[in-house]
Amino acid sequence: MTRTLLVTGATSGFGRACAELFAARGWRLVLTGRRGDRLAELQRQLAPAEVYTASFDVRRRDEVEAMYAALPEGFRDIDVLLNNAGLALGLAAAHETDLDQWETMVDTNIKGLLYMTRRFLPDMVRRRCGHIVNIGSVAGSWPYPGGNTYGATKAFVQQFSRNLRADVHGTGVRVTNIEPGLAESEFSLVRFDGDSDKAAKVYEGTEPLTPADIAEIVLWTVERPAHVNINCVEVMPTCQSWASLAVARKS
Ligand code: NDP
Ligand code: 8X3
Repeated sequence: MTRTLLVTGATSGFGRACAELFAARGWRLVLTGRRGDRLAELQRQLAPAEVYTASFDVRRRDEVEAMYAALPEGFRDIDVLLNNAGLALGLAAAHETDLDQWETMVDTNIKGLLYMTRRFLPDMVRRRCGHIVNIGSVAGSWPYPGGNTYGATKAFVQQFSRNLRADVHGTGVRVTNIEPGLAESEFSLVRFDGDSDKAAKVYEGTEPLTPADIAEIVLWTVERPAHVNINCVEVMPTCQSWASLAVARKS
């Protein structure tokens, strides 16, 4: 039977790579994001895959509800919800940062993920099957300077994923949190407000993860047999590990 994947943030990076990989594996797709032109182009690219697109902002609860209500017959039973839409804004220290950026990260990475999960989870529990795959980050476990609110939103995603598992205990619904490290996408371009030189420097001299690497992990996670729940996957490129603890020395 054809299974259906809903991806938030399919217009770029991990979400787009997942759309491409799952389409090639014969999945039916609901692809979402704010940039409708990109969704339309992706739908054309993936033909003849069965694709429905919905352009909306995950921060808007009313838009999430409207998207759900408008899902056509055949795209209503979501087998896998990939909560991928998210962003980091800036890298300033907490005492210097822009509060609006913090609010946007909280609204997108936390509240958007909550709205989507709360909307689709009851159907999964009712059907006694389904899989919520959240995209967390190594930043949810490992602090770094300037990671402040971004890392904290991903720590929320990590703990929310664990708590979800506790709530759906015995229902057959699965929950996974995938926690990637350095990966090249539009992530840094967004973080640095479109400054492509600054964004390129993040990856300079490294061999980062690619969106295709993450898509392979998502696919592996959801294609495990129904009795296997991958709780979390933490993944970094080989060139990345933990920095040593910092010590401020007297000059
Ligand atoms: P990209 O910037 O390439 O993609 C982000 C996606 O999120 C876009 O499709 C964007 O679509 C969507 N998005 C952002 N805000 C909203 C919104 N308000 N409503 C709907 N969609 C939204 O980054 P990545 O692919 O790298 O990021 C995907 C996820 O992976 C994020 O949650 C990120 O935090 C996480 N991550 C990234 C890592 C990295 O190093 N790249 C590492 C670890 C985690 P649109 O703008 O069209 O709305
Ligand atoms: C993205 C990875 O290290 O830039 O979540 O926070 S990092």
